[in-house]
Amino acid sequence: MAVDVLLGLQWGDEGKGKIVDVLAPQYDLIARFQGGPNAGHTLEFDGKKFVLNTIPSGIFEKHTMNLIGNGVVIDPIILKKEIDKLKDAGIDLLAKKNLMIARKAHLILPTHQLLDASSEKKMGDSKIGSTLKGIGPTYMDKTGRNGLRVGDIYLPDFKDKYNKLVEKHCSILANYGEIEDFSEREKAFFEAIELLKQFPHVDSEHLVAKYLKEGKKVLAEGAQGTMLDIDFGSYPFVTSSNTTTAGACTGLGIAPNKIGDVIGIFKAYCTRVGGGPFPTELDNEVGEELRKIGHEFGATTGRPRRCGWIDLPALKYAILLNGVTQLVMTKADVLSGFEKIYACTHYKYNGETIDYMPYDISSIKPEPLWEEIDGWNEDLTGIREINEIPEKLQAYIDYLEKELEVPIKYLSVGPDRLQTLVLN
Ligand code: 2SA
Ligand code: GDP
Ligand code: MG
Repeated sequence: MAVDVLLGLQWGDEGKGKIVDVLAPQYDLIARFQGGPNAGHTLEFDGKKFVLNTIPSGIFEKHTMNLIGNGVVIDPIILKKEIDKLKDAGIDLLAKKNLMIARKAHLILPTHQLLDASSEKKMGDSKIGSTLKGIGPTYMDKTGRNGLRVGDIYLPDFKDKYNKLVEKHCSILANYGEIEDFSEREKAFFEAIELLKQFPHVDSEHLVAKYLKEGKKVLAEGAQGTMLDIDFGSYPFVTSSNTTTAGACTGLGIAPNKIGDVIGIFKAYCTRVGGGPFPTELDNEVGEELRKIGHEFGATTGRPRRCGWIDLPALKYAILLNGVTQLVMTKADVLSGFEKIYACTHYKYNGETIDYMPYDISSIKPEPLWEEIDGWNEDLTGIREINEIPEKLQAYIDYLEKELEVPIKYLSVGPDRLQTLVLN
């Protein structure tokens, strides 16, 4: 047995939450491998809508176990809110016993959030556009070997370790200027730690290995998207973790030869939220139209997402980096009614025509070269069978499969679980 990986191929928000929920019945374990509560994974079914930040998107499937892996950074306060909200909706995770947490996952402290905010403030116009959840500073403490991990909450000197780290943060914050009072958040942090203690804490590497050994199926769930990867994304406008398949190996403790299918998700167009380069961005009425029809607003922060046409050089790069074996195209329904749609096939860059992602797209902007494609007028949201797919949409699918050289296995035509078609 091998672990399948599901991840975003663009700048995030491709619909990962929805597709994990759709695929969850086929898996015994769904494991988040990176990121933290910066993520917003939306699921819709039976007229209900849920947004998950830290909890894996398999949580609604009856027989599936869920794991928050060691590569994730956890804000206990936000996790408690997620758990409480689900309980209010009738889903009691403690009673269902379907959530486990890696003891090697790092903790986001209230002061990590303050550091995030101060750093962004200091950067002014060149800020990253962080979700301000403390992600960057927490991963900095992890790689700086100062971090606190879930397993540490049982140590007799946990509070001392916490105080020591907070002291370090406060000295940095003092350099930035005034330190905001965080006593309330600190109180909430320690209350939430008590709830955290009630969930099973495991070593992801051993748990995943056990599942595989028993012939069970495991799906690793990514957050954000490939173009936000700390190593390969549009640096420095990225998040602070590896969002690519390699991140699933380190974020769960899986050997590379134990990776099975890599399911790459992309939107029929493209969005980005936060700062940084976005070659195919439409900073005009067409972009606004996409935002309006696609309800393109941050699932965590509510920020308007920037919208543009599909970017094939970026997608090809993402497929290469991740070893994608199956594609999922979402939000095709949003393009219904556009008479013509466009795909960026190449960039004009530094006087040359190229079809790959160059090193620096921040200071030298690639100019997209477009392929014009006929749109389809039909509403797709009621389609449930592949023979109902409009001819022109089928031509778009065929075109993309030829360009990307990977089959599109699933087509999503709406936010609901049922609005999903299996193509191949
Ligand atoms: P951070 O918070 O420090 O990791 O931000 C760094 C960059 O990564 C981007 N980022 C995201 N991009 C898309 N979706 C994300 N999740 C939310 C959503 C975002 C929201 O589902 O809509 O609600 O605004 C996400 N998380 C981080 C971020 O915008 C920065 O560009
Ligand atoms: P994720 O972070 O990749 O899980 O994606 P988000 O939940 O942040 O954003 C995707 C948004 O698109 C959510 O509001 C989903 O409910 C919605 N969505 C997912 N698939 C489709 C689709 O095929 N069509 C439409 N119209 N909406 C979709
Ligand atoms: Mg999202």
